[in-house]
Amino acid sequence: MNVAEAVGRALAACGVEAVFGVVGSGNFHVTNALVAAGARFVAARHEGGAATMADAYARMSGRAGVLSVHQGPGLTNAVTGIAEAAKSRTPLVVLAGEATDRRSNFHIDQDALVAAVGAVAMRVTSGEEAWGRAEEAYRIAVEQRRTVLLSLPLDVQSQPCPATPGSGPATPGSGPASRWAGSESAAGSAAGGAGTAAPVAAAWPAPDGGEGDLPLAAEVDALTRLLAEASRPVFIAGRGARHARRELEALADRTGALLATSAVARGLFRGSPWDLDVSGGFATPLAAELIAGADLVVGWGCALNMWTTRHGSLVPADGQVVQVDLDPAAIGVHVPVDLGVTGDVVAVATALTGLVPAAAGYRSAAVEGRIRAEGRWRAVPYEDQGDGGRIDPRTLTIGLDDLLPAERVVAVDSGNFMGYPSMFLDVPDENGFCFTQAFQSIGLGLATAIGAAVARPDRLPVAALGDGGALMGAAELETVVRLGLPMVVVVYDDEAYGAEVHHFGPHGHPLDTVTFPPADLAAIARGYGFAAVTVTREADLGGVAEWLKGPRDRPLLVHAKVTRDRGSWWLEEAFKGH
Ligand SMILES: Cc1ncc(C[n+]2csc(CCOP(=O)(O)OP(=O)(O)O)c2C)c(N)n1
Ligand SMILES: [Mg+2]
Repeated sequence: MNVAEAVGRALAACGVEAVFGVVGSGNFHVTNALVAAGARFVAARHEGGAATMADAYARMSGRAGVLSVHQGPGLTNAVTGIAEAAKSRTPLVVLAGEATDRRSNFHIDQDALVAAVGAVAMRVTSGEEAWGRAEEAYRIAVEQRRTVLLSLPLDVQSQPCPATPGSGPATPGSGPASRWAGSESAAGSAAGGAGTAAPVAAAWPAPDGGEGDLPLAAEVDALTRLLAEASRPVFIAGRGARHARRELEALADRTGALLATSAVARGLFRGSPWDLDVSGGFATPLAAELIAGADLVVGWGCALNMWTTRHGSLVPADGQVVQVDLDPAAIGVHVPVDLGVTGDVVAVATALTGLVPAAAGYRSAAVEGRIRAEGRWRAVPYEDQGDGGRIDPRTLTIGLDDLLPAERVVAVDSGNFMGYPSMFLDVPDENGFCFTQAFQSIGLGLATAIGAAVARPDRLPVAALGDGGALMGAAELETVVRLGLPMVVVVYDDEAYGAEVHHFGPHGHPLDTVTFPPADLAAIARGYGFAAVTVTREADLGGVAEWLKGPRDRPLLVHAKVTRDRGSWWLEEAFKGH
């Protein structure tokens, strides 16, 4: 057995079920070894797509993602997706060949490249350490929620190594956990954390919550007091709480808290009568009113960043703000907090439920009635801007929400359009919404939907893209067709980089660099093997209804020519962050 084969086998033995990538000579053998050991390989057409597919797969499946790329340009192509994953604390193992000979065209400093975007760099340097190093990379990814590059130098890959694990560096603990619970503490700590080949200590938290995840008694006492005193508590759950619906709902029921999420945890409380949906730029007017009116906001595994708090306007000015997070470095990074509690959300919420007195809190028949009547964007009146030649994106999205089955997984790209699907397309739960926006890159939306679709074959995947992001990621249209995914791709086409148009247009700047002639996106999609409909008015959605009737043997692209006179309201918020 050689090193490449051992690394593939070791990762498969860790529980890896799916690998995304683009195969070249430098990752051919390791990828085939994973496949031979039972993993599914999903070939992308561009490494940028592959990285985001692996990221989205990890987010929606709760399993570690694995990406396999060629040395040098295979890795540089993947860097945007790697940055998104690292900032999001997605457990992701990136396998890359490595040309260590400086005379090779493929040579670059791979460690420096990924360290610059917050990933951990490791490599296999001998046959003896192949098994252990692969398992170590997997462990760091899963247990520290990091994105890890495991470089496989070409000359090392072919070296012989033991046919079974057991030699080489010690592999602490029992077997690595195959599932993980994410945390949203990303941005700050990933940037400041170990960005280089950190030596692996045996001191990672136990997969099912070791002592390191338990909160301090004093912090729990302080939060117990704040909850007991609060009359209008609101919980905002983030990525680090996506595994904790039951415990958070139990505590909210006891304390009378209303429930909201950040965008990345959207859907977590679906079905609860106290669910306000997303807090922040995408919040309904009612949610914004109720959150701003809270006297206690508790962020659970939630960074409480400028998006989730609308630049701080949704945290109560004269109330209390608390943050509960696994990572003490994440507390207070974005907004000042009155109390930080370090610990796992499940552990903290469970401890508190046994301590706090029962109270009605923010919950009343009147509030419940208002949430029922006004709690969703589609209940908010608007004046339709459609003119027959272009459809109002709200009308488009509400129409799609009515047509598409409820069991769906929605992925959203970046741009002016992004709020429409994020606000008007309902999702069944937290695994029905995949939001790869920590790096705010355009062009990742389609690949996000593919990774989510692989993770959730039971759900209809929906990719919501702008025309700019759709064309940037278009190579993966072929992947959707080849994989036979029953996907609906919706393109909000304004023939422009609308975000830039609405940012700079009002100031009288020339816009030629950010506007484009019409492109027949439906024809482009058909060329890839999609079915396609062009939508300029509501009646055209009949084409979507027809496709939904079946047999759905090819994916559908909805080319929606959307009204474009105005920028969106959440975009105005976003520009405050530039
Ligand atoms: C990789 C990358 N390049 C450029 C940008 C800057 N940018 C942000 S939104 C946007 C326009 C996106 O256009 P489109 O996908 O059509 O969506 P729209 O804004 O028109 O709704 C651009 C270019 C970015 N965020 N990421
Ligand atoms: Mg556009």
